[in-house]
Amino acid sequence: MMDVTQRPPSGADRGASEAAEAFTPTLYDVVRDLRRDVAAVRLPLDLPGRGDALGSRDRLLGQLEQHLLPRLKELSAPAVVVVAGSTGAGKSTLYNSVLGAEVSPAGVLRPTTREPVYAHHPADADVVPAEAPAATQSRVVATEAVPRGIALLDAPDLDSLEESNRDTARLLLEGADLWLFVTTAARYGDALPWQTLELATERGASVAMVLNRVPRDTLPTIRADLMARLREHGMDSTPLFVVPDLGPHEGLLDDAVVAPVRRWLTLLAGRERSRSVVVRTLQGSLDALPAWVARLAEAVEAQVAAGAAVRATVRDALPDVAAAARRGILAGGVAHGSVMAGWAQLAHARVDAVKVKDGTARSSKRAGRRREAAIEPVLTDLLASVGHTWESTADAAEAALRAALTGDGAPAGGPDAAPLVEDGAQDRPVQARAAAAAWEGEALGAVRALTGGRADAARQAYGDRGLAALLLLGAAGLDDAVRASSRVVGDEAAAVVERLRASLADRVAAVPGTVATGVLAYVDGPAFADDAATGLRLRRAELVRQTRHARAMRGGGARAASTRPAVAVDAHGTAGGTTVPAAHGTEGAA
Ligand SMILES: Nc1nc2c(ncn2[C@@H]2O[C@H](COP(=O)(O)OP(=O)(O)OP(=O)(O)O)[C@@H](O)[C@H]2O)c(=O)[nH]1
Ligand SMILES: [Mg+2]
Repeated sequence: MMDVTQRPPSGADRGASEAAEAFTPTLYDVVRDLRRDVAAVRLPLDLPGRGDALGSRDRLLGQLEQHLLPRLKELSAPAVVVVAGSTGAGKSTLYNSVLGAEVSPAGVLRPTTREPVYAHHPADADVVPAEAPAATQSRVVATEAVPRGIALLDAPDLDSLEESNRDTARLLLEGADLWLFVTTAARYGDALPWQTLELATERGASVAMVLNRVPRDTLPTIRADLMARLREHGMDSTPLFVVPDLGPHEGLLDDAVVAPVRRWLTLLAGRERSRSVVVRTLQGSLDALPAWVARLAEAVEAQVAAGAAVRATVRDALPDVAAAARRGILAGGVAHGSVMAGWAQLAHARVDAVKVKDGTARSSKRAGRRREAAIEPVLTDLLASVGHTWESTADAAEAALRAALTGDGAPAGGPDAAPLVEDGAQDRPVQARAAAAAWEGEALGAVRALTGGRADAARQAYGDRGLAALLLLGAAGLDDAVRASSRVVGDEAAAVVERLRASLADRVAAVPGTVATGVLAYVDGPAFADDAATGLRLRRAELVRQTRHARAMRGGGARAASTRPAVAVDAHGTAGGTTVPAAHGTEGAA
């Protein structure tokens, strides 16, 4: 299949309304999109009526997939208009001119067209019956020059010396909804046109005739003669297009010359499109859809609302846990038990009794290393305690979230979301250790940032890790450790300790948020997006619009058929006096 680059439309007849019509979705488009939206519906939270809604969704999907879409696809298949006639009549030239592009090669060799061309609107690609001979025998081309609802076929000639050409042309005509018969001023008297028209009448197929290459001076005479003949054959209602001979030329005919044919095809397309919705058997099914879709949309909206409530519940539960965790840190909660005992031992061993002269520590490197090694186990205990605090905060957050989601006053759908607070629980010990290590790293960074002779002496007296440990122990709440560090560092120590304490409080206060990530990610999923039901709502509105339109068309269809507008015109735009029949015959009966 290929796209044909379109020549810009030039005739005033190809106005904006025509372009707009080409992009109005058809009923098939709407139902196809609806199927996609319905299939995408998820109702994750176990809200009241969810089981029913899911059952309803499955039945709706079945109805759309098994019944409506196949029927609509069939009914929306483009009406096949075959351009047929004798070789050299100018079929391909006319065809290309109507499409505004050289889609089917025309030429001087007789016959030229051997491979039929099947052109349809790109938006109809889904409904082209790929297995029908019209498509299988042809090169299939998508082009916006063809109105939606129509497939325009350029056929090989009907009177060729080539038997295969004649066979193909006949096969195409068998499957055609409309025969656009092209003959010339020189050939319309032959037997072929009249035989073909009789064949069409016999089959009840609709026919329109193009009298091509008519010399301008004889145009009125020839048209009158042809119309007399049509009357003789009882075919005076056949639409007739008279195209004047433009003399020897290459390429496309003047746009104005083919405009009436094009306009008439558009008219026909509109009728074909409404044909697809006049079928009563579908009307009942279609009428049931809007309410069905609305109920499903309500179920989706209930999920969205419940998701928002879960989100709010989680957000509301977090601050209390975070605040409690922060209070615990500021109250010295991590410096308990073995940390205190360890520090007491260090104090007893006078590890903190560094000689200080004029505010500067006096200690050898060796003594410093010894102190560092002595403090190390207490630091290890402290960091383990930080890790435990991190994890117990996570446990508290988990418990609080679970209670908020399942206890009294829990939102609908909360119990479904509650298990998600355990999401990532297996990673927490690692995260806890990482948080403690990061906090330690911060202290080491602070120690290394201390400059000046006094700071160098302090770092020598305890080693960097030892001094960092003093600051961390101070931040954890051991005032003696703050004093010990201040002795060697000065006032700056207290400031660093404060910073480290605040940072630890922040790290632990952030834990509840981490625990809530799983639940929050869940309720941020597409099933809970604000616009989760928008697609269904839009589809529903479009369905109502289309079926209302279809009903109106059905009501007006009979009238339209009886007031058949005259469209048979020649290139000068003057009415030819003949009338257009119900080109497809079906909707008159509907
Ligand atoms: N003078 C003149 N020549 C035309 C006109 N329309 C088509 N031709 C020429 O007639 C020749 C045959 O045109 P085609 O469009 O290939 O005819 P066709 O009916 O498709 O022929 P087959 O494919 O063989 O069945 C080409 O050389 C065209 O240029 C016309 O209105 N006036
Ligand atoms: Mg041809």
